[in-house]
Amino acid sequence: MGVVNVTPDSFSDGGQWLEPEVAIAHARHMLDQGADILDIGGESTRPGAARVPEAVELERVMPVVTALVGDGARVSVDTMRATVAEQALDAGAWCINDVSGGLADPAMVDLVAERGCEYVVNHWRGPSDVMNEMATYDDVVADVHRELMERVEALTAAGVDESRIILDPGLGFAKDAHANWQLLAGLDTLLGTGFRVLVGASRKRFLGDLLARDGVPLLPMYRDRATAAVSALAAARGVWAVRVHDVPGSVDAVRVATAWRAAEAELRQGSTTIGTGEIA
Ligand code: PMM
Repeated sequence: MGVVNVTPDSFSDGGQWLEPEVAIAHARHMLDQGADILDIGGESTRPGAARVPEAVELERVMPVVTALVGDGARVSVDTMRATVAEQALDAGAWCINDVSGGLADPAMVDLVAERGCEYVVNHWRGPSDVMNEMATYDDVVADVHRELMERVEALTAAGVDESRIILDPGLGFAKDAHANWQLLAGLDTLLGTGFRVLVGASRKRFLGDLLARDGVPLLPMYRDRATAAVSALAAARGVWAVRVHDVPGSVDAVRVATAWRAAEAELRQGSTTIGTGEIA
């Protein structure tokens, strides 16, 4: 899943793709690079960010959604607003990626039920300007799992088909670096639910902290190799998708992980052919 942030202030690429024509060209380039899904967002969710008015979000997102749907691309829209989601679905969007998992806008759950679209339920505890104060957990893996399943219950009670739901541990959303690493190491808990799982580690602060020099976090633009490493490890565990800013590194990483998993499955079946004499 390639990220298209049509925002002036996203932490990793803010302002680069604010003009619709530039965002569209960037998204098309990501398709050429092997992205299967494009995730279009018009509101930054970086820590501390304030909400943007609905009209501004629509103005940013809709021209890009319309052009990419016209190309036949599989379009996801990163929004917490049911009104934006509705217009995007009317324009042919395939998925709504709601970082609040339906908590920010009570109308979202009914819309998703009514429209039967794919829906990403991201783990979220509160808006970006206050989320860092909400980063306390007893056991982050168990707590995130439980809170996500509460959202799943609310969605299915409203009539959302379980097969449409995608779970996301919400790395960086009310989570510090330690919590993010715990959630990655504990991905099997979410995978064990049987729902598809999406992971969004791309260029996030915890990778900058890991690769810091002299106490200075590595800048977001230099975090793509670490992102690709997370993509490989997450794909090897069996996640459904990774949400990334730099597509080629993660496409290759996912291919490696897929080949690795296929070989593992073959070994488990005991059907490997040994000694063909050829070095692949
Ligand atoms: N992270 C960001 C935005 N949207 N959506 C999902 N499902 N998961 C994420 O981890 C996620 C997201 C923040 O990153 P960005 O500002 O670079 O897009």
